[in-house]
Amino acid sequence: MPAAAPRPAVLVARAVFPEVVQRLRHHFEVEDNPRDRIFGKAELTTRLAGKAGAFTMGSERIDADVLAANPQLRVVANMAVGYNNFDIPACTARGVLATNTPDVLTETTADFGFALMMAAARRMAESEHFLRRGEWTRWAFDMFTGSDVHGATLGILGMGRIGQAIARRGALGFGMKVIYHNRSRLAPAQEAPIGARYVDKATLLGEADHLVLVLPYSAESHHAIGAAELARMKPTATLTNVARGGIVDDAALAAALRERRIAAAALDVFEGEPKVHPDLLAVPNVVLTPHIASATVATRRAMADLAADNLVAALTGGQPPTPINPEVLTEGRLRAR
Ligand code: 8YV
Repeated sequence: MPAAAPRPAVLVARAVFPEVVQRLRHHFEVEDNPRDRIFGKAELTTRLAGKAGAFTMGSERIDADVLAANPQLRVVANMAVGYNNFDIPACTARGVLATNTPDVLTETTADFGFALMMAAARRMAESEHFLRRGEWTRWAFDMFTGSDVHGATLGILGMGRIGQAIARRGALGFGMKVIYHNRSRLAPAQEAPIGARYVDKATLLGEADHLVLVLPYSAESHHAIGAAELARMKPTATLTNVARGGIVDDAALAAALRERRIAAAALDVFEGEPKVHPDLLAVPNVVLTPHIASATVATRRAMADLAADNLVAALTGGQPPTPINPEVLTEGRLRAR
């Protein structure tokens, strides 16, 4: 009897649900990382040696060097919708399929973005810290007065799936007027149900009472919100970022908050996270959370399952459900090896 073909080897680069790792073990030789050490570039490169696939999170940078050192690699499956940790042109040039986890986290992330925006508008974190410090000795009419969310103008920068889900919450649940700016305008059939109005970026900055950032990070969106943009916002406005660190110039934002040039901010993502700019830690009018917008048990499991679906399909001749660079599949390069 001919010997069975060796099973492909894959690296699960971060700790994830044991059931998902177990499922991958049915198909592959799996090297996992249950202690959840974060591999630097050199270690990631070495651990990928001999691997046909990688299950990654936002912490693993798959760039041209990592790919060049691992020509056997065929698929990188990110457990995230964002994929700025992947050099997609380099993946495509090498015939490496890259996949992400869209859709399954849309509503969960929108819930959290909306909650953060409300927390900033109604000064929830700031007032809670005040109470915990034991400073609440009497009630006063103007204690922690914020700004209304209902009926206010919601500005969305980046009107993709998550942006639209936040806009729906604002328009349908809170009677907000929705304005947005995006690389491309939505179809009228998408704008109409939420009364969304497409505006240029300057108008968005100037008119929004609550501005929410939901755009992907790239060289073009780096510091899309810096000192100049903050200066265009209303002094009563709030800014919420559930997209990526680096879209906001954190030092400029901290200065604007400190000088009350905008009222408040809410951030789930940071430049250089998990480090947080010390100036942000020092200002009271900002809500800070550790990149948890998609963190419900059900959604994280759905993300892990989808990343695993992609990995299994790509390496067993199936159709990966959510490819980022599907041209790799259609050009047959993935299959050819
Ligand atoms: C991920 C995220 O949990 O999906 C994204 O893009 O930012 C989060 O939902 C995080 O990136 C870990 O991969």
